[in-house]
Amino acid sequence: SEEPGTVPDTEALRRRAADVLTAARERTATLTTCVEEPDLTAQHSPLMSPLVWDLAHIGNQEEQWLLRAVGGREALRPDIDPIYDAFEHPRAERPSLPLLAPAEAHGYVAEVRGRVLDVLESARLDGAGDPLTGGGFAFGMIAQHEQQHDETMLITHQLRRGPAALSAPPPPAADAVIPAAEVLVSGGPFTMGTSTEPWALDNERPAHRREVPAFFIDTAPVSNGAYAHFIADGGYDDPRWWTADGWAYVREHGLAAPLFWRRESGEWLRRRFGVTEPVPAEEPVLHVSWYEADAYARWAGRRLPTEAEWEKAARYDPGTGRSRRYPWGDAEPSAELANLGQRHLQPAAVGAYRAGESPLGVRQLIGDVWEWTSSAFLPYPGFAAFPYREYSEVFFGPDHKVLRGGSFAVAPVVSRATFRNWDLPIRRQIFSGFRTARDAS
Ligand code: AVJ
Ligand code: FE
Repeated sequence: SEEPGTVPDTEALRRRAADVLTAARERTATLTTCVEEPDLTAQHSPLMSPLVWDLAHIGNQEEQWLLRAVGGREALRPDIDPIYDAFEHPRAERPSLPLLAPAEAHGYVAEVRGRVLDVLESARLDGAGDPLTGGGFAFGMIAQHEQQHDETMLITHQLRRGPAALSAPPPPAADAVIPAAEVLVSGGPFTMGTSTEPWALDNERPAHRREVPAFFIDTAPVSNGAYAHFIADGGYDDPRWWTADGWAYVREHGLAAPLFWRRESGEWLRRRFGVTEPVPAEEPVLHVSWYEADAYARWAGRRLPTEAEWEKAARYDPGTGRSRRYPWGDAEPSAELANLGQRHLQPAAVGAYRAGESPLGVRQLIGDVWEWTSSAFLPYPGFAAFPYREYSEVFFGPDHKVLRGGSFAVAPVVSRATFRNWDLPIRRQIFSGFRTARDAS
């Protein structure tokens, strides 16, 4: 087989489902209790929901999928479904909705969770039932949903003005052995996507063979120091580096540096979770739009990797011809392998996490920063929406660009080399960076 397979037993699955739900809830609790009530109900940016909306939305999705659909239980709060339907109300509108107050929202998510753990005790997870519960999928999906909103809430915390509410130890330093700047990935087919990863979401499926011509790819994400050279070289003032849309956007909005950067007395400073500090040159650049990533790459005489190139660099094992679950192999992420799970509140210096490198010697593919690719978000051949069209299908098309690999704010349960994220090319409040590539011919 071209892909790893796993057949865990039902009781182990039940424990794992409970564990990932609990881990998600601990993180949600941190993000929604570290500030006072006014900061939970305020809208800190028109791009984001009030934190208290995310909180009750997490509970409402869990109620709809695990309590009602999987458990067949009576609805707890069907009256609030429309308020927490992300498609009915764009983010900018959400503060004006009759939202549950913080105490009510906390009570609601706790009540849902209590009932869901009861459902989990007797749920059939052996796959003989339906595909929603087989392998514990629905429980994994909802844990991933909560963790994705936890990352969203962390973005809201980064946008919030005022003193720091969160803290974390610094990430590990770069390894003493720094790899070559780029590696050659030889041409040929590889297995992209997955048909065996039990909790993979619909857009990661199915596994399929993809032909990828030979290319070179950076062994690490582009650093702040490298990006500062682009700025100093007049990168933001030179239309040669930008797509027409990108150029129009940076001109109209007067962009001249990554979001949260500020120039003072000849030095770049940045605001990071309420603290202003010098921009560390060795850290991967963060909070850049696709337009900026694409322009930097052109300035550097390079280009962004395609999504297929990124995944081949991350998964392909030339020794066996197989695609791995992660760059380092099939084992779950650990603190030595990748910067994930909000364990640190920033990416690690480029060249860190040597233990997590791919067989081709590419580092920091998983964790640290989301990496923009040149590709639009499109379905794989044989795609089937599951379990709801609004997760992926309605976003397919040329408007959204794919991001890969996950940031320091991504939880392990949402992290794998097949995972696909997407956003508009103007977005940069997300924890986005990039690496570059070039043709080998
Ligand atoms: C996959 C991160 C783009 O946050 O909009 C959360 C994830 N989908 N609730 C998003 C998601 C439904 C989604 N992204
Ligand atoms: Fe959601």
